[in-house]
Amino acid sequence: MDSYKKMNANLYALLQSRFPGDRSLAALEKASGKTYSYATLEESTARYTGFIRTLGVVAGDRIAVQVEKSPEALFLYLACLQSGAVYLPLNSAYQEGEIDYFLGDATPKVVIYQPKNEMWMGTLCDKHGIKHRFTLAEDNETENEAGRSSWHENAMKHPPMLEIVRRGPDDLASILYTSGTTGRSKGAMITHRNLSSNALTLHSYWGFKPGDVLLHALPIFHVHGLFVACHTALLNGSKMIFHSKFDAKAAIAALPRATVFMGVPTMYVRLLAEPAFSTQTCANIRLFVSGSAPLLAETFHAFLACTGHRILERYGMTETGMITSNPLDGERRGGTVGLALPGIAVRVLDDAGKNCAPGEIGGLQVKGDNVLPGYWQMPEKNKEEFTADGYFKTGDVGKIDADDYVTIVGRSKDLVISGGYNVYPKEIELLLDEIPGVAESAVIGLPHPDFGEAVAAVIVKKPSAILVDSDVMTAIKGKLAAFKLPKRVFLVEDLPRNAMGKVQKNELRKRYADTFK
Ligand code: MCA
Ligand code: AMP
Repeated sequence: MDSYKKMNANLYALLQSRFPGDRSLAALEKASGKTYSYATLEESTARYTGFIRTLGVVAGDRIAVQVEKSPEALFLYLACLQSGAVYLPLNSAYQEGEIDYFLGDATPKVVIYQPKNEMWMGTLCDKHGIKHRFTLAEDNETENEAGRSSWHENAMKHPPMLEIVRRGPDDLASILYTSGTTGRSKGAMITHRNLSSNALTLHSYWGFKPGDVLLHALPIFHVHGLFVACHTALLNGSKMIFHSKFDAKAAIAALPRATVFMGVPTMYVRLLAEPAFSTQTCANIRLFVSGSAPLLAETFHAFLACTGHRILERYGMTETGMITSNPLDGERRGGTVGLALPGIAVRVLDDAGKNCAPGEIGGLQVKGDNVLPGYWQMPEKNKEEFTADGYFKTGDVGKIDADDYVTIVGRSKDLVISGGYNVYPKEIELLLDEIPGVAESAVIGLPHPDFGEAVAAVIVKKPSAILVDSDVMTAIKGKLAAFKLPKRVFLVEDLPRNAMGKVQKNELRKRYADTFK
């Protein structure tokens, strides 16, 4: 057998090979000050892995996880990797209807959920025939409301499993659901190769070095917090100061002990709004990274003026991991997303499918080891989203300048990004249109000083209907994650349409542009 065949491509094998030799060093530190060493992280992961195996989970089986952020949630992710299971993280804000779809589509063998969702999660697990269901148990919680013992309590009784289940580079490590323009979510299949290649590239491109400490205040159910942030820190054997959610004051208190921070633009806006935030706060930091949504040039410059730091903006997608990044040492150009990362090809094509000249605007496409092999059980989507020569169509519109800097200027997909979370208008429009009295609706994103964009709904009511905006909100509350709910509802006589009858959302965005200013 040649050496390639002998290699285990499981991402956990790579991460573990980079843990510090001295396992007593801290891997995680909670906001409370409680720390978890690399020995604890490794042992808990190994015990969780042992427990996963006793449940009869075999490589390729899905494990769905909807929990709040905690060290145990990270151990669970790592155990899924180690055991060869496919990790299916779900935003903790998702509601019953949203989760119902994911469980039905991904057919996980195990579900781990939040105690507050006990009632409906039980019903959904019954509906989808999922036998193994647990709450995770963070810190003091050992039992869920029904009196069953928690995942953590059960798993920690198991002897640690040392074996890392053998996985090939193209085997699945994770499925991440991203909504689609039709309103139906698609499961992006992410392989061990996708994750390993991107993690190694970012670790080196962003110059991680001994002694780095990451302030981690992002959620860990999406690419940014889970893959980009955790993988780079773990590959470096670094400590993560692990805040369960972003709080500007808590971040300011922790920043002096960190060297790297990663955030969405809203977090930078909120830091700048704090009077206590200053050059002093950032004296120990060597790198601020921003992504998931456009960083306004004004935020970039205000941050530079306040702290002397040029935020490094990078660009990526769930389907591709990170695609471009401003350089660590070269010019970090505000308003751009930097250069294609090493080993990743990025191109811009016009509507006719021809390569654009430098500076010309078109559709961005990407190819490389970072790009997903396709969507879970949606072969037709794979055909639509990839070109014949293997490039993935991002749905982002941009340009590449003569010196290779990439700028995103818009999106061809109908998508709102609010505080770094994606909201697909179609998903909300479908629910709005079901409300009695609603004739039709259009959901748009409007400029918002805190969230970058905020969701708004424009609604045409049926001629005789009596409807006020609070009726609309009441009708959809609880059916969608709260961050997707419109922050404003406009009731109108009709929607602007073009000659083809298509709703002109641009017109609506212009009309209501000042709503949140
Ligand atoms: C919370 N709320 C929001 C948002 N977050 N509304 C709109 N947009 C949001 N992003 C609402 C809640 O539903 C709630 O509403 C109220 O605000 C307060 O909730 P809370 O949890 O206290 O919110 P927060 O602490 O203010 O959260 C803001 C946040 C958070 C810290 C910016 O949204 C966040 O962590 N965003 C990061 C998202 C992220 O990690 N994206 C990466 C995706 P109510 O009061 O009505 O209940 S990965 C990705 O995009 C790609 C791959 C990439 O390039 O990284
Ligand atoms: P998601 O589906 O959550 O992975 O979101 C991916 C989308 O976020 C991309 O297709 C872009 O539209 C957007 N995005 C991520 N990073 C940036 C950035 N730095 N600037 C502009 N848009 C970004």
